[in-house]
Amino acid sequence: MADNNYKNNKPQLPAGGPDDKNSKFKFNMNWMYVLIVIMLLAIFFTNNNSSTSKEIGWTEFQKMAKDNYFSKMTVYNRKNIVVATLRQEHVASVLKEDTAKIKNNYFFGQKKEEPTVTVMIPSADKFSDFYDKIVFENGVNSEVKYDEDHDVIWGILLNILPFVLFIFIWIFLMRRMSGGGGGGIFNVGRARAQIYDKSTQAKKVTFKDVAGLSEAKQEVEEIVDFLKNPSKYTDLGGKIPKGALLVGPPGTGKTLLAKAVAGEADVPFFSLSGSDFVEMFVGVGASRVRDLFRQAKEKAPCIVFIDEIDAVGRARGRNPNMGSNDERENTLNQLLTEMDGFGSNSGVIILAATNRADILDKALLRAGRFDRQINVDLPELNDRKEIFIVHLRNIKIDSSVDTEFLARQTPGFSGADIANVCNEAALIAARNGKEFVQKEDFMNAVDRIVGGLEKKSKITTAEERRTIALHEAGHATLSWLLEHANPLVKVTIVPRGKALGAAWYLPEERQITTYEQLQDEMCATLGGRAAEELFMGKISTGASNDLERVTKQAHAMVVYFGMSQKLPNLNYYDVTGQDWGFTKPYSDETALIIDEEVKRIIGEQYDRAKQLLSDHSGQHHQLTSILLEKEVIYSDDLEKIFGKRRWLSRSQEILEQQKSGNLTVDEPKEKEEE
Ligand code: NHX
Ligand code: ZN
Repeated sequence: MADNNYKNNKPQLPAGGPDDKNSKFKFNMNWMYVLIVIMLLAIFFTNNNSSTSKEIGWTEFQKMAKDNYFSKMTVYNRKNIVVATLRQEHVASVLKEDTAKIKNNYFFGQKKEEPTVTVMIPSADKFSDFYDKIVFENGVNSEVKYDEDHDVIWGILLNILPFVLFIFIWIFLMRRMSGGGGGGIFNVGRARAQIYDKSTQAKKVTFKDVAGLSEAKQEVEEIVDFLKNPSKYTDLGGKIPKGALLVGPPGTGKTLLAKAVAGEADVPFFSLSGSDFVEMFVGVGASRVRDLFRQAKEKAPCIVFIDEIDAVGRARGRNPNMGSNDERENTLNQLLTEMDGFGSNSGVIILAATNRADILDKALLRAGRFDRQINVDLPELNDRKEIFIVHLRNIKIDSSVDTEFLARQTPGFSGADIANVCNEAALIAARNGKEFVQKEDFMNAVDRIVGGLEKKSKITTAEERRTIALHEAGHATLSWLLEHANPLVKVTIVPRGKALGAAWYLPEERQITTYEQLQDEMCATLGGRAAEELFMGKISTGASNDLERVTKQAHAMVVYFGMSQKLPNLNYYDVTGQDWGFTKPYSDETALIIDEEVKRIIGEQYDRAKQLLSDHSGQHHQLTSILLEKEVIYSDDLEKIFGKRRWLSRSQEILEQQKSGNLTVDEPKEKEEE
């Protein structure tokens, strides 16, 4: 990712900052206190009307003690009482209860309470005199213990200990359940935004760190100005916009751009993803939205960045009782309300990122909410060059590396892809024990990222290798012969990733594509299968990927581009087609025609491919044998077989234009001179 460097090395605070921790704690503890008090009361009441103890008088006690009724006597000095434990054989007669009940008086196998009698004694001295006397006269052998009163408290403690333990385990489990940083199940409604501000931001991201994206940067600079000096705008009666939507494909640096806005404006930056609002509990999403805006208003002026807003912002279903997602819609409604709710000058600006603006709910996009849409496109040639320069700052390269060349070799790459190429090139160079990263390492890195890992160890028979070579030579021949096909870079029969062989092109970065260009591309893609059929006499499953691409392309031509003869100028694009395809914006009859037209377009191109190949079969065979021998061939080898290609590729054309300083587009000229 283009913003890789800025993601990792940052300390992360849980939502709300350190001062919020106390309130969270209290909330938890209040419940705890209530629980503990209830339990203590319960224990108190159950313990006191226990029936295995009885109070008796001093005289009666003396009588029993003399007859050696007691196994144990505990003297409580302060209260002047003695608790005496009855011997088993006397329990029934003294306590006058059925023995069954006494026998049941066990708690988890441990005796909860012994059958005792309690007696008020005149004084501890009197008792000990009496005891000495009966030991001497009657041979009593009770065990006597002198004890302080905390015995009772200890008993209660022992009783509640299991409960306390249980409660603590329960709390522990609850904490664990709600997952690490989140804290307590009671905090489920809190927004889990990461906040970057002066204290947490180790390295501030500024516009200097954002390469390319010049138009987007310009628009976003205005937002920085709103945050820096809002009065300039409000004094004239203007309203500060509430939000901006960053729209663009993945990896183009939307997050980075948002961070740069925060860095430039020097304000706190809340970052969260649209999916952070979604939880399995109902109502949580809405409450998180509320919490997010509360936190943001406390820190205003600040920026809130919601990544992947389509997770909540998808258009609400039209049919309320079918396929609608109530929880998500509630969250979205809350978001809409909050964006309306805060005054425009409260200093909170919402930035949201998505890669599809068209599926968002229209209510999100109306004025007063996400007022502006900022397009963050894939980088073009010059942007890619800038991005390469940024990422090559930390990489040791030698003079063979030319950023201009690298930029030209990576059409369609996003900023994130380019970062990946640079990293991969460094790794490849290191693996080969080089001191500097060289051009070829970058080329290998590009191949690796586009095509996957090279698999030299794959075992193939001679027959299979011939099929592969024929197939790839078919692609190569056609793309050389067809004017509008993508320019070929190399052809290989070395397996890589999922593919057994490949023809590598440099895709043209066209702004618009004509019907002829689409036809030529499809014809070249079908060249593999056509060559198999023509020269092997049998076809293979290997072309599946080619066929998939061609079929998608033909379908798009019919359904979206209005390019077919039977359904001209019609576009059946429908965002609601998202709803699992229950509704199609055309009739069943049209569906049949679409299928027919797709079939016809592909059939025509396949026949054209076969025709062209059989016209040039000599050259095709030549190419096949070179391919089988060398395994990889480059465009220069093709030039030797076919002669110079008669057409300039688009990128060559632009290059020539820039050289001559003439930027007007003219007819593609035939190249005759060197
Ligand atoms: C298989 N692979 O799956 C074997 C290993 C016809 C000489 N049994 O068209 O390699 O058959 O021009 C992305 C890229 C599937 C996704 C390539 C998914 C290839 C590739 C099937 C060459 N080159 N086919 C080609 C090929 C195959 C496949 C892919 C993909 C072959 C053909 C794969
Ligand atoms: Zn193919």
